Amino acid sequence: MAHAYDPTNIFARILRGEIPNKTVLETPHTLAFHDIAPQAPDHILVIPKGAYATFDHFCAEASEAELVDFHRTAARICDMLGASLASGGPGYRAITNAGDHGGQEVPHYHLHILAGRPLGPMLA
Ligand code: D5M
Repeated sequence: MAHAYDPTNIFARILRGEIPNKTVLETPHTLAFHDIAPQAPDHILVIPKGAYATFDHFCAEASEAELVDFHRTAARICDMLGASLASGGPGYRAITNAGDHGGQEVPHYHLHILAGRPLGPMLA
């Protein structure tokens, strides 16, 4: 199966504490940390602590508590960055890459949150 969960992936290793990360926020089900190769002034990755390879695996398999915690944490990150429209900020981009056609490099589900400058249209 494409992108069945591989427990040796780098985000699984971060979750096990085997390699360091720059944590922004941690909750019972979710970890948010700085992307190592930022594509914007603010570039945060939000990941579930559970073993889900992609967005679709996460939505199909996670509990409601995990789903709610993940999305509330992602929204809180947008707020912490000063980007949230709900708090009068200028906005952000939240994207996920899935599988080969999506260009996913790390096979543990993650949401990229990009902010801090106008990001323009998404062309690729
Ligand atoms: O994006 C995978 C993202 O993960 C990419 O933007 C780099 C980032 N990355 C890779 N290794 C690390 C570590 N160790 N810390 C923080 N960020 C990392 P994808 O959507 O899979 O293409």
